[in-house]
Amino acid sequence: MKKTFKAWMIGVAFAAGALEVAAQDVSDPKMNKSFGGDALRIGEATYQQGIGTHANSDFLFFLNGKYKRLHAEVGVHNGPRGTVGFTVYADDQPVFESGLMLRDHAAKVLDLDVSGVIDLRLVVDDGGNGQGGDHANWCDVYVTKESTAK
Ligand SMILES: [Ca+2]
Repeated sequence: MKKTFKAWMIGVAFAAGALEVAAQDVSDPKMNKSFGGDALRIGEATYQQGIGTHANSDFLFFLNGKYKRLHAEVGVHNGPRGTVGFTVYADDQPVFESGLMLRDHAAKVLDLDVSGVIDLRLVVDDGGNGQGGDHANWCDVYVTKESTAK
């Protein structure tokens, strides 16, 4: 079952009986909007759900082993000329690394096995060239308790 980010965030934070922690260098993460407040866009695609963030950022979710799959579509917001990298850590092990992404890149799709994972971190770095214009989107991001994300 697909969950909205809000349901996902609340579900993770409360069903797991744990906190969700977000750190971001510039301002605050935006829910279902880009960092700049417009619709989430990656390449030519527009998304209703997701997190609009700005490098560098680090979101920690306590899954406590209760979820099986993580789905997300990631990329630079189609707006400012950002250059970022996305990394997913499962219990401090990197399980997804996007490599350097630019504004005109299509989204990269994650569909990861997070069975047994306690701590899930969604990290955006500045691509090694500073954080100017680094608006980054985690779109259609959710976890499920089913073994397939779709
Ligand atoms: Ca950058």
